[in-house]
Amino acid sequence: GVSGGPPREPPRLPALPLIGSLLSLRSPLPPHRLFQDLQRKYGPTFSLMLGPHRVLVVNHHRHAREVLLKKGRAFAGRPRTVTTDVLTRDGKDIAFGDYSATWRFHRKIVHGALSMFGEGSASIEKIICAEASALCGVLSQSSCLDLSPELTRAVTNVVCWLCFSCSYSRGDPEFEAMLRYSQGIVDTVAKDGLVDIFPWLQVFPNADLRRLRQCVSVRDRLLQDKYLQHQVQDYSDHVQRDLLDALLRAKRSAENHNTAECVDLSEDHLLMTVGDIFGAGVETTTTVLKWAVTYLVHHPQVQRRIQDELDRRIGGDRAPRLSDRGSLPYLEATIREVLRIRPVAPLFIPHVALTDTSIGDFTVRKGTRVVINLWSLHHDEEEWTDPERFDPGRFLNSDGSGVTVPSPSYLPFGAGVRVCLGEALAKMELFLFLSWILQRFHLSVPPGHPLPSLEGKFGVVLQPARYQVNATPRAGWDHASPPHGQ
Ligand code: HEM
Ligand code: PLO
Repeated sequence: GVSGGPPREPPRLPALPLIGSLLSLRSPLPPHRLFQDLQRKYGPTFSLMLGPHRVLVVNHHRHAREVLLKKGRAFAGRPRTVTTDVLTRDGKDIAFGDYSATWRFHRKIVHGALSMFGEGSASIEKIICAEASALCGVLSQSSCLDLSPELTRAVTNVVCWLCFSCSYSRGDPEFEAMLRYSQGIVDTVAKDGLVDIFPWLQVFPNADLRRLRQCVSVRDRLLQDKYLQHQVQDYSDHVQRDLLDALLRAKRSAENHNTAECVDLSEDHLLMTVGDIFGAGVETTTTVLKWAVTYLVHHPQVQRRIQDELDRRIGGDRAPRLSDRGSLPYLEATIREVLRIRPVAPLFIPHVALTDTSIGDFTVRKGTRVVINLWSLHHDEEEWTDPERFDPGRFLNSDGSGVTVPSPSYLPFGAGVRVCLGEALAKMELFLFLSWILQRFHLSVPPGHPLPSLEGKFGVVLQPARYQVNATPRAGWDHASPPHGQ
C-alpha cells in the first residue's frame, strides 16, 4: 500500500480451502512460485492461515527490508515447529532458535569463533585450495561423472577442518553415512507439512517424521563423537585448533565468570550449533556450486568469458588465490547472478513478530509468522529485466571493470539481526572452487545427453537435479595430475 495511510489489515487469502496443506497439496507449483503468482490477486504483501498459524507473505523488497533491517528486532523471532524441534533439541541452535538473551549471547560467540577464520585468514585459504586441488585431481581422472558427491565432499571437508580439524577421503564410510543422513534431513525438515501445522498429528504414523528422527539420531551420534574427542584433547593440550575448541573455551569461560552476560550454554547448545554450521556450511555452498555448474553448461559463452579472464589475469603458471578476487569481476558477477536466479533459501527461514507491530501500513500482530519470498525479490520484473534470463552482465559496472548490485531487490544472504553467519566463508569457497575448476576444465554435458533441468527441487534448500558432466581439461592442463600445484 501507499505509506502514510491509516493502519489496516493486510489482504487475506480465504482460509478454508487452504487449511493445513496449502504448501504441499493444493498446487503443482512449489510454494515460492505459488506465492509469487498470488501477488497478482492479493498484492505483494498478504496473509493466510496455515491451520492455527497466521502467516504473512512478503514479496517486495521494500517490505522485506523493513522486516529485516528497519524493524529487525521486532521480527527476529523464529517459530517452533515439530521438525525443527527434532533437529535442534527444541531450538537450542542459532538458525531455528527463537530470539532470547541466550540466543543473542550464543550467536555472538559463534560469530566471533567464525571470524577467526574470516577474510584474509591464511589458514582458511589454504584449506579451501587443498580441497580444490584434490577435487580437480578427481575431475582429471574421470571424463564423465556426477559432480554432486565430489563437490559435496570438497565443501564438507572445508567445514570439517574448520569445525573438527579432520577431513574425509573418497569412499570413507562415515562420509557416505553423512551424505545419506543430510539428504534425509533436507528432504524432511521445515517443509511446513501437516505435522508442523497440526502438531497433534505426530501421534499418527508419519513416514517423513520417522525418517527425520532416524537421520537426526545418526547425525547426533557423529556430533557427539567429535565433541567427546575434542573435550578430552582440549583439556590435555590447550591449543585452539578449530570452531569446536573455540566454543568449548567460550562455554567454560562463561561458566567461570559470573557476569550479567553469563548465560548458561549447555552441551546441547554447543552440539546443535556445530550441527548448524556443519549443515549450513555443507548444504548451502554445495547447492550454489551445483547451480553454478548447471548454468555454466547451459551457457558455454559465459564459461569462455570467465576462462578468458582467468587466462589474462592469472595465466597457467599458478593457481587462483583469494587476493585475485578483485581482478576477476566477471567470475564475481557470475556468482552473484547464480545467487540471484536460484536463491538457496527461496523463503529464508520464517521470522516471527515478537511484538504487535506493522509492515508499511499493515498491522501485524505479535506471533505472526513472516515469510520473506526471496524468489519474488530476485524475479521482480520491475527490478530485473527478463528475470529468468541468466546474465552475469547485470552485476558489472558500465565499463566491466568491477561488480555492482544493480537493485535493492537482492538479498541472497538475508540482512539484519538474522543475517547469514557464513556469508564470508561461502563467498571465499565459491570463488576459489569455481576459479580452480574453470582454470583447468571446460564443463559440458556428455554428447547426446540433454541439458540439465533448471527447475529445482524445493525443500529447506532449493536443489538442482543430478546429472552427468564432462570435465574436459583445457589446453595446457591435460595431464593426469596438474604440474601447476598451489
Ligand atoms: C542463515 C543464505 C552459507 C550459516 C541464512 C539465511 C539465508 C542464508 C538466506 C536466512 C536469513 C533469515 O532467515 O533471515 C546462505 C547462502 C549461503 C549460505 C546463500 C551460501 C552461498 C552459509 C554457511 C554457513 C551459514 C557456509 C556456516 C558457516 C548460517 C546460519 C544462519 C544462516 C547459522 C542462521 C542465522 C540466524 O538465524 O540467526 N543463510 N547461507 N550459511 N546461515 Fe547461511
Ligand atoms: C541442512 C541439512 C543438515 O543435516 C542440517 C541443517 C542444519 C542447518 C540448516 C541446513 C540443514 C539447511 C540450510 C539452512 C541451515 C541453517 C541456515 C540455512 C536452513 C537443514 C539457511 C539457508 O537458511
